[in-house]
Amino acid sequence: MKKSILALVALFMLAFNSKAQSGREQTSFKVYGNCGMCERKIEGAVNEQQGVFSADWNVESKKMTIKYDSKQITLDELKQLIADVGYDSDSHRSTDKKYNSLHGCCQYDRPE
Ligand SMILES: [Cu+2]
Repeated sequence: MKKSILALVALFMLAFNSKAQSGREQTSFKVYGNCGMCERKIEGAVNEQQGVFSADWNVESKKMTIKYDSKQITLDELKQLIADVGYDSDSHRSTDKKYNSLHGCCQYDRPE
């Protein structure tokens, strides 16, 4: 009897543990941009999304850091959302149309 209770407790702990190790991840990648207006657009593109805990883009280093739940949103989707508002990243390119509609001061030098 005592043994089965112990087994039950172990099972519960295992369940809790797997819940704690959900899809919570942190990623960093380069996003091209120029200024504070870019920062608001880049961060705003992902900030309100389901599964995103925080997003921070650094205007100096052009580095985007996102804390997110990979079970709710993928890295590919995050980069695509940023491209959709006009910003190229290290792997996802925005459309010329989106880029051209950015404010003049925000038209960063595009990567090759
Ligand atoms: Cu800008």
